[in-house]
Amino acid sequence: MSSGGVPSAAATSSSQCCGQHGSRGHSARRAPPLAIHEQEVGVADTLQLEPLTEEAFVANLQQRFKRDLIYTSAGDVLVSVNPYKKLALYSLDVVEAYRNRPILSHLPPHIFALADKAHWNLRERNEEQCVVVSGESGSGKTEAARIVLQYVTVAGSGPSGAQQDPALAPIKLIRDRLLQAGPLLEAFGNAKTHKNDNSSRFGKYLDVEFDFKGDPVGGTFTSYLLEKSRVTRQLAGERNFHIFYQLLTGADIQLLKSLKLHRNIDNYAFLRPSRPLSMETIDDKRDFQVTKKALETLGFSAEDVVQIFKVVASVLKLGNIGFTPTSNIDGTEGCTVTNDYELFEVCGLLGTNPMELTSALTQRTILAGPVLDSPSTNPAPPPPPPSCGSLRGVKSGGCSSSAAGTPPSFVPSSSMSSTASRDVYEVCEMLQHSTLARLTLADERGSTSTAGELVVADLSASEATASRDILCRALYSRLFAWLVKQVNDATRVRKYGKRKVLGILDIYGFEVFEQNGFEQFIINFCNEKLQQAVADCTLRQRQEEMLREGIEWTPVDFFNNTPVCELIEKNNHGILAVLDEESQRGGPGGDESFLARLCHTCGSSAYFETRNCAPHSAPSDLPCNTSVPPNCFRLRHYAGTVTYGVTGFVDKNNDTLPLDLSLAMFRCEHPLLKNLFPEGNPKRTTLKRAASAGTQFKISVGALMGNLQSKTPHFVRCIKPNELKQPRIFENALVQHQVRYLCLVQTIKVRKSSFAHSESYESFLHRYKMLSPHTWPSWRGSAVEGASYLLRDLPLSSPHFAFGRTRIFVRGERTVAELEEFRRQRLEDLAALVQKMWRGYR
Ligand code: AOV
Ligand code: MG
Repeated sequence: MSSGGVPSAAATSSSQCCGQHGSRGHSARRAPPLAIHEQEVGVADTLQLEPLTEEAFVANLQQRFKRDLIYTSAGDVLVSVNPYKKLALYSLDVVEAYRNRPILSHLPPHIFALADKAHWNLRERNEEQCVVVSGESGSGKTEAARIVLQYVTVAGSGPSGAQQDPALAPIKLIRDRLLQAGPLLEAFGNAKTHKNDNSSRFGKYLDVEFDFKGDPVGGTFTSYLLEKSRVTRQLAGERNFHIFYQLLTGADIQLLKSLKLHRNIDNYAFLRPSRPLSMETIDDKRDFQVTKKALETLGFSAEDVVQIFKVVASVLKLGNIGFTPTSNIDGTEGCTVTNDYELFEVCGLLGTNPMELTSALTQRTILAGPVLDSPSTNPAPPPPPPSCGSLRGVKSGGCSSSAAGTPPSFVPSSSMSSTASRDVYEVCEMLQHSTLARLTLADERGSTSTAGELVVADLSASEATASRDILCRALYSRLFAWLVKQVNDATRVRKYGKRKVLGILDIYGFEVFEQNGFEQFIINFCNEKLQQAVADCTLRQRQEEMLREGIEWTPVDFFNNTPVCELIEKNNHGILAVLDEESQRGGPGGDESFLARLCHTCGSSAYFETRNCAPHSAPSDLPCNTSVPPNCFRLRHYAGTVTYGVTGFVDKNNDTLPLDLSLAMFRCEHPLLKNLFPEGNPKRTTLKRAASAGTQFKISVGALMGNLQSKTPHFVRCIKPNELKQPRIFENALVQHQVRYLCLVQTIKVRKSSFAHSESYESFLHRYKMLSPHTWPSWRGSAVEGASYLLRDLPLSSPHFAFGRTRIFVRGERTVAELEEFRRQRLEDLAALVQKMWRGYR
């Protein structure tokens, strides 16, 4: 969101980007604007840095940073140091200066140059591209991704092509929608953390689709696991998601009234931890207008917008609902809602009745006995009930938990009292037979089982509070997922024809807080995978290719984080697999048992530590490793060591929503809720357990990495210059740490002793054959011979090339650019010749 300390640099240039006319092609280019003229400060392309040491590299970054030169080349990678202030680097003039000059320009390193190269490759080489932005939390990834998107959406027809030409209006619409999706998703998915005032709390990958001219025709966003726990709990000094504050401060009084909200943030329990925050870096009131504008641009109707805000308001108000403990006749604990009026208002917003919502919040219905599944699928284990409340009537009558190893379904004993039967009846009445419908359906299908019985558990006040929080997190995260879906509908490609894709990845950055939980574990795992992919591409694959092709080569060592990735994701033995096992087992003490299992399974890894951990030994035999706190495990990630508290891991991984809550939400009159809670539909017969949150994440990150590997990548490595989020401060040690773990010096070393470009002989010949009379118009010999004839006929010296077994290697970017320039000139000459002949013929 443009709510960071410095108004979004890219956002401020966006209006300019769309507002002026730009010309295309080499002849019409203007001189680069003064703002991007490189002063002689440090070394812009660190391939030239001598000596190439970590210290020299950091000193060079610092020297440039002091003069606001935040971009530096490190081989194929662009390094970007967060300036924490607005710089005049993204104006239309600068766009024009970089546009369509892929390689031969003498312009200084810039994110536009990287974006232009990706866009040029897409158009000219017809290859799918991706821009991968990485770096730790607050290093500038989201800004960088936004700048790339702004650039590539105007790189085709030019910044204002669509405004001038009515035929290009659809492109303008798509461009606006793609650009507006960012602020919208950030309003709902970003929050202030200790690391960043606009921290992305979800991962985002956007595939932008282009037509043959290089204009955008649509795009698809994929979001990765929103940190939904933030809805109900934040660390002191952090905030909830921006939209809550935006709505309270930015909505007009009518809207607030219709949403039953008050402006005062103190009125809302879910926002109170953030109360003492200074608001100087965030302008919620202004940002609310930006969010509303984004909703409008993306085609949300006024009615949709109201419904969205009703869900947001309901979450806030639900957070205020308290529960008072009560005693049941049988001595067990129940509870009642403390503040009926708040509940009443929530019901008004969601379109339900207070009795129904109260029951859903304060009771838990458990289907006892065999599980019903859709007839075509195999029976699956029932979802384990979240911490089960006291089973009214059953507790006294007795209930037994199912066998160890399966989720506990509480089976009423034969002595179940008539109270329980009455409860079953009451619940079915209350749920308007929705559950009975399921039972009846099963009977009609000739199920051999009696399909169990319904048992109702009263929840204690603290259990009801937990249940309320589960509901709030579900409401919010499902609303977010729905918004992403709507955005994708609005940006879907409607034009047929050949299309090419350029992906832009902006995930949550690596983060370490004083206390780290499941969320940090997931975020850091994602970063670990991304680091693996980047190292694979810039370090490992390159070196392996040289060896394979028989090119002379001095190997460069680098930290390979594959063992850490495997420690987390390995099937059956990785941390996520152990967590899944524990999540399926259910029952009390899950987190502690998870830790004990981890100790047993992962204890031998050099990257893993717990208080009592060593491989294959009983914890009691071991000396206590007091550096790790109890109930924690520690991982040595590529970017630093992180200690994770296990509390909440199992519940968060299970991520189950009690049936009562989904049924109640599905039955609300609010038009979005049927979409958000489809499993609450009584006609759905499956209770099949969804994959755990961890496993789903692992699968989606795996797919993402596969997707990135199928494209030509361009890497932006973002660096955070200080922890204070302040301009002009460059903390040497902090930067050096990042330079080290991002393997930047190794990347340059590999690049220095290797080649800028390699290509199969066939494709090389195909692209450049018009440059030699030996190979043009056709060549009948082998591709490698053709390539060597071709090079002999070009004014390029041979040390710039190397011949591998199957591929040709080109030493520097400059040589690649020169080849391209020769090709362009030759094509122009050929076109002129054809024209001349055509005129002569007529
Ligand atoms: P992040 O995406 O890497 O963190 P952001 O892109 O949100 O970091 O950047 C943090 C803040 O730094 C922004 O809100 C801006 O104030 C400032 N900033 C970053 N890049 C620039 C730039 N090029 N010009 C001016 N200011 C900039 V996280 O999402 O926390 O991993 O999960
Ligand atoms: Mg971000």
